[in-house]
Amino acid sequence: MIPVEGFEGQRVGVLGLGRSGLATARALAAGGAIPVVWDDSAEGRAKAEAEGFAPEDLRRDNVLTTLACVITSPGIPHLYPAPHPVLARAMQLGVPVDNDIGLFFRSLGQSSWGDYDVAPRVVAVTGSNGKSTTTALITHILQEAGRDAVMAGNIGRGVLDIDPPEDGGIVVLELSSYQTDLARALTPDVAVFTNLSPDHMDRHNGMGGYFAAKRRLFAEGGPDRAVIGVDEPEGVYLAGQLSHGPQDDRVIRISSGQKLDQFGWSVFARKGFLSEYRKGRQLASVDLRGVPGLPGAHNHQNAAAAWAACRALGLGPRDIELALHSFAGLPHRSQIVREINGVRYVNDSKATNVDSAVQALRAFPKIRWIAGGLGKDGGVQGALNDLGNVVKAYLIGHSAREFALQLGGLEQEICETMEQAVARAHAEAEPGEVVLLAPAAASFDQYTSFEKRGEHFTDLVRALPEA
Ligand code: UMA
Repeated sequence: MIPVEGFEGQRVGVLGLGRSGLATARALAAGGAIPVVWDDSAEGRAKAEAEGFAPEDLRRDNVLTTLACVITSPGIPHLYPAPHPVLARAMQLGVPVDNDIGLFFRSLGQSSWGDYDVAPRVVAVTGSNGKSTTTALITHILQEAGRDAVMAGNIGRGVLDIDPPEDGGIVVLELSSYQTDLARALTPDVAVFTNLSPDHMDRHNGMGGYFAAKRRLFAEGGPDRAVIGVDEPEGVYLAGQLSHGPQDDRVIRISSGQKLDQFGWSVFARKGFLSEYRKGRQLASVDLRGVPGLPGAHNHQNAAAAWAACRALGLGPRDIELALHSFAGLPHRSQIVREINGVRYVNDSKATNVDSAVQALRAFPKIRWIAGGLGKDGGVQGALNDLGNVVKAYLIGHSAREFALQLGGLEQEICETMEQAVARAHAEAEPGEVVLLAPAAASFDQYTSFEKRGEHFTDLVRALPEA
């Protein structure tokens, strides 16, 4: 873990005791502070007690006023739709509110900076889609190139949970808008903005607040290099604001679909090829179409973002290209599970809404599509223009009948369960086809999470006979 510095002997509140909260409490204790922990759920408090932390009720003024600051968890609202009562009161009393990201940037290497020959560097990735894949891909490329790289943050591991980096080490952070909105220190060396589409509108009071939260990483962080997706107006604005002119190569513009050859530095993916341009010269052209772990235009954008970040860290094009080919992808996101007799089985259980399912439907030819679950508003209506690659749909779960009606003339079968759907698709699939789980629905009618649903699919596919 990274011991938190700067609070030796002081009481520091920790609100929320999930992954980020517990890691924070441990890191505060390791740095000599006194963590004062609280969680609204008895279960959360019990987990902390099991680790030897004694919860104190942070809702009480006589506790709050003893604190040097309150560290909150990303899932707890700090402003919209309404601040959590503990945070509202802390702010009224003038007690500073921060999060683990702020503590991380304040603590990383501060006291030991002089011991490093090459100081550690931090890459921070934010944006609406592709953050996790981009973060994992950057980490993979760095590791394949022999660098000491570790990833943390929104990807599932509290940032204070990782070990302090070695000499020349690189920390790759996935940061959500919840995290960038609040952190009191944000100083990455390289910052990445993948793209922007509406999400978490309640927590940011709309699109303006959402963009402002992400923009903080660049405006307040002042990274040496900024990798910016310019396929939305917000990205164009941000890239323009951060650079002195089109040739300023502190900003690397990236795109999925646009040719960007007029800037100081750019990386873009078009028609399956990734290109890098610097000062008008093309430095690299890579065929992404055969890269197994990165299928589809959305993954090609992730590849462009990761390429740009790794180039900014000094890696050569050959090393990056080699590593792209060995990237296995993340579980439940376009994850190729197995190939049997020329049929690929792909787990995209993370496609819990129709927009993400459509990305997967565009990424593969000849699809046997397993869909359904707990459908969202509109069902699969949003996919009706993207069914050209679908040979047949196998519908499961609560929404099976609703989806069947919406899909109309498309060849389809109501299977109810995953077992049935996998067995039927396996029996009918022909070489060259893809059996794709991309449910376009939440999992909660049959599973406790999209991960459990994806694991079930994966287990069933792994158990299929070879011939
Ligand atoms: N809690 C309260 N009071 C409340 C609400 C919650 O006490 O009013 C307590 C809960 O009882 C629970 C704890 O807070 O014990 C949970 O905190 P949390 O929701 O912040 O969850 P963590 O386990 O700490 O996980 C967080 C991130 N969660 C969220 O942002 C919702 C994880 O991102 C992240 O991986 C982890 O920190 C480590 O950094 C997950 C996520 O869903 C993957 N992120 C969102 C997304 O990707 O869309 C932003």
